[in-house]
Amino acid sequence: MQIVSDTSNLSILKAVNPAVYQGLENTVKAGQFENAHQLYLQMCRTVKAQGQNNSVSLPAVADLVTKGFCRIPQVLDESAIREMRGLIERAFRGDNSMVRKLMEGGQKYFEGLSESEQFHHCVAVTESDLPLMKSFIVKALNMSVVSAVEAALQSHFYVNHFMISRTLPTKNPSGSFTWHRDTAPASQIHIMYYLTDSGEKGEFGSTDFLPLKATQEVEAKSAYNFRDMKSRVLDLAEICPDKDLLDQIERPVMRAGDAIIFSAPQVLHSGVAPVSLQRDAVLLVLQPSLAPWKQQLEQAGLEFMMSRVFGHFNLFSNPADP
Ligand SMILES: O=C(O)CCC(=O)C(=O)O
Ligand SMILES: [Fe+2]
Repeated sequence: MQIVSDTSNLSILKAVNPAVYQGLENTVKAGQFENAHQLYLQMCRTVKAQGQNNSVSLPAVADLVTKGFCRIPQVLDESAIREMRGLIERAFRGDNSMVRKLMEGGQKYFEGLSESEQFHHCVAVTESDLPLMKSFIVKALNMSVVSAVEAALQSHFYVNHFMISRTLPTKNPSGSFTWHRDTAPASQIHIMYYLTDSGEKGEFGSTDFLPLKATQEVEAKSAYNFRDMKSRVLDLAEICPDKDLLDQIERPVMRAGDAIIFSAPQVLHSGVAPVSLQRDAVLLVLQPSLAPWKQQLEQAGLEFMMSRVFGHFNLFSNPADP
């Protein structure tokens, strides 16, 4: 089957399967967004399965499926790293409005966070940065990354939004620097590109992960409520005494240019702020799509991502018309 050369998900859905389209519309109208996202993922899988099968079996792919995260080394070359770090440096040198705390998104899930927390900075991009971002995305989604994501989702995907950040040392980490799963549709995939080394022990900032199965066991034992920012913990031992489970926590050693792909809504994870220096990173947030990412990027551009840079609430969105 040919993918209709129109990136409007709605018209593709209508053309491919009017009945499923109607079902999706009904679930959205009824406010059953989780069902809508599930239905939509099924639809994307059907479209992908009908296309050519270009999945590659890399060890990383198996990790993403079974553990919920995988590291892909050396995705970005020196020049891509330099360009993105240049953008961050410019933002930090410029006036304050260019650098904003992630938590200033004004969303209710960020309520309760201390205003004095100034350690995690999200860089606001301007229209003039978009060509640079586009060329970054094209480099960042190399063949290894794309086949890992497509194999995990069994579907095409598109870049829903991105976040560029610099994290400084802090004694009081909060937000995504405490243990959580992201409050997002189950199919959402995050890719974090480190622009700085993490150090062998993560001393320059890193990310901790509890593999999928251990995540499920910890939550079954503790009923951990990571959605409430005030209840989030820095150390999982506070909510789970089972040492065998906690021994499974992994802190991937990241080199500048490496990517870590993870199922953010499914696997417990926590950013780890640097002890010294700083951590620079770019996050791409992906969602299933009926058309390949490149087609979406060429046809839809990046302008629509601008409004999402400080956190986009996909959980309450219509997946076919986000
Ligand atoms: O900053 C980090 O290392 C964690 C990021 C995170 O929580 C996410 O992307 O969902
Ligand atoms: Fe997260």
